[in-house]
Amino acid sequence: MNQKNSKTVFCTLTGRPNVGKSSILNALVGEKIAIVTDKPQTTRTRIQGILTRDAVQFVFLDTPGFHLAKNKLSDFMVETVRQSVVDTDLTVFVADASRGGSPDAGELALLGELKAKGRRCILAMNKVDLLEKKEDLLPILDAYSKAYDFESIVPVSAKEGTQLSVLLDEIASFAQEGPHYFPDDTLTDQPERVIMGELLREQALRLLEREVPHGIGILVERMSDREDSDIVDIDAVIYCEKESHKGIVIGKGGSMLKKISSAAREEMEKFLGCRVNLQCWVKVKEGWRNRDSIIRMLGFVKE
Ligand SMILES: Nc1nc2c(ncn2[C@@H]2O[C@H](COP(=O)(O)OP(=O)(O)OP(=O)(O)O)[C@@H](O)[C@H]2O)c(=O)[nH]1
Ligand SMILES: [Mg+2]
Repeated sequence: MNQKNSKTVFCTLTGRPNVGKSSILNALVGEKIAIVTDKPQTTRTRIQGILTRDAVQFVFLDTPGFHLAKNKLSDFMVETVRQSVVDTDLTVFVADASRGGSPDAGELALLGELKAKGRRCILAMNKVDLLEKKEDLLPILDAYSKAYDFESIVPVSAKEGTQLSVLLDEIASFAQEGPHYFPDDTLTDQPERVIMGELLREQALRLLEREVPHGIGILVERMSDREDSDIVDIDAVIYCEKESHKGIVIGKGGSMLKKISSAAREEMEKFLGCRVNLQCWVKVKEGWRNRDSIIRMLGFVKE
């Protein structure tokens, strides 16, 4: 890469839970590096995704959905959002077009914070594939543009890939001249071990119901290549908050744990491109989402 022409842009993806921030990150980077579920508060930490397109390197920060903190883990998540928006050149504010209408109280609060910090924002109005008629989009975009002086507004669908190249071009216009921060083939800053834990949590979120999945934390205790074959051994502990939750995670005769771990193993094999031997244990840590030591042990460390 010619150092003279190279450019980099740091960009934070932010917005309410479940609007599709992680889906947009994965679609932009072209690999699944952040987990996605239909439950809010899927993302817990800031996840860096990197895309290098010709001279421009994009460094995206995916963040947890902005919400009212209810415990110490949520405090950490909300603080991560606040920190991430000041660390970058640009914010992409993601909203969900299918919710219809105007920004809700949480969105207005977040936009208020962005305004106070004088942040430059692009609005990515996601999930346009769910709208019945194209015309339905106009009043929505109008309502959002009254709430913030966006640099630009791009309706997108992460699911169908619609208009993502337009979004990328908009983001690229904020790139600053300078050397790339990462080797051009880098996709993420997350270690493989962390991604494996996230893939397991994704399946737990997907398969479990009600309050159980949100109280789950994963620790990958071991990840090692076998010398004699193309198999990776992964040992993981699924922490939950109550003895009763442990029973639900394990299920009748171990059926739920089997379901979760075999679905996770498939995702792990897809990511690593080799066979995986996954062993999962379930342990209880009462109220861990309010316990600093356990929050730290599970990798939620303030920067
Ligand atoms: N129809 C449709 N669904 C989408 C689109 N983008 C995301 N979704 C779905 O919306 C849900 C939430 O997606 P995520 O990417 O996990 O949302 P998020 O904003 O990262 O959520 P948190 O991490 O919980 O804040 C998932 O079920 C996605 O499949 C889209 O463009 N169209
Ligand atoms: Mg997410």
